[in-house]
Amino acid sequence: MQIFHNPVHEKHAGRQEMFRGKLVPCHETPARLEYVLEALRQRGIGDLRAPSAADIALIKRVHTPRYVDFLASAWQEWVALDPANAGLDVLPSIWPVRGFRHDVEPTNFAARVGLFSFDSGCPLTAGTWEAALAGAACAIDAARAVSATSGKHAAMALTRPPGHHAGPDFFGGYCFLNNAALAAQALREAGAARVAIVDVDYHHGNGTQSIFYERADVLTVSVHGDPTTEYPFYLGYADERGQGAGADCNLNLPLPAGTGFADWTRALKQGLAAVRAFKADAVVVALGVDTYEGDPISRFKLKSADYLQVGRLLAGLDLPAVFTMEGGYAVADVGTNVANVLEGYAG
Ligand code: OKP
Ligand code: ZN
Repeated sequence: MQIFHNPVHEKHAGRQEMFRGKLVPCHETPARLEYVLEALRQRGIGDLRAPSAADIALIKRVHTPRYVDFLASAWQEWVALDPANAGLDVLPSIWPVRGFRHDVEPTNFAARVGLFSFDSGCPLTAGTWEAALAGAACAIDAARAVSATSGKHAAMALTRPPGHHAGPDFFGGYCFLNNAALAAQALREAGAARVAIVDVDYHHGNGTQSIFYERADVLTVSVHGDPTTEYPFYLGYADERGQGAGADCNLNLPLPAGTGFADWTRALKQGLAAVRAFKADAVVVALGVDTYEGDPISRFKLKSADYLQVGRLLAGLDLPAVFTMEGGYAVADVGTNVANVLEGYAG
């Protein structure tokens, strides 16, 4: 399996996120990816390669051009406000909720940050754009690596920051550019008529859902913690089925906090049945391993050995596949769990 790993991921290193009235250390750390690389090296899994230059035009067909331009210049604008800002991270502090206008773009920097974000747990740092852009390149390259194939053949975008919470024009949930959506778009443009995205991260892939909600060519499936109690709370319910041309092209499978592998597997199998019924030509797996029992911010109960079976179930689709790296915060176990998925997938 070709594994495109982000060689500059560590340039995105948020200091703190807002949690219950306090700034606390970020869960989404560079070490996460280093553990995965180490596990893959130790077990001899995958053929590691660096990505080529990112296709910005493709990125702007998934995200709005003005959002992409905002991300590219945000850090410079932040430091221009005050040179001392170079030692801090950008955190949003104001958002245009119901009743506010979304068709204006204030020149005030904080106002623009709020226009393009949805939570205060997602710091934008000096190297965020560089890291996110190289990650996007990994996703696009992985898609192009499998696009000329049929049947089981896979590539991975091994990157951070993750992507599945990033929407058409917003960041949040540690995500800036939606790598899974970019991989799906790249697969489409390389000739796959129908693409399915299967999101197995603990958290609902709200960004991915929103990007494709009115499209019939990309099926989005997400198995996740019930948003009644779990982040991102305001999306991810079972009655969200897609809209317009995209009607019935979105499937949410929320499960209660505390769910173990047996019930989780039943939901995944239901999601995979929908992918088969959709007659997808390729699949993107948004691979979060924060479903793990030891995850510090999530509440499913999967064990490390279960991830071998997750890989086997995904392989059963018998489709060209692109894996993107999403969540997983039990840092020391993330490598084992990701490697287990890939090993189970390879069979
Ligand atoms: C990103 B991904 C916990 C706050 C939760 C957001 C979680 C984002 C998860 N103290 N903040 O889906 O793994
Ligand atoms: Zn997650």
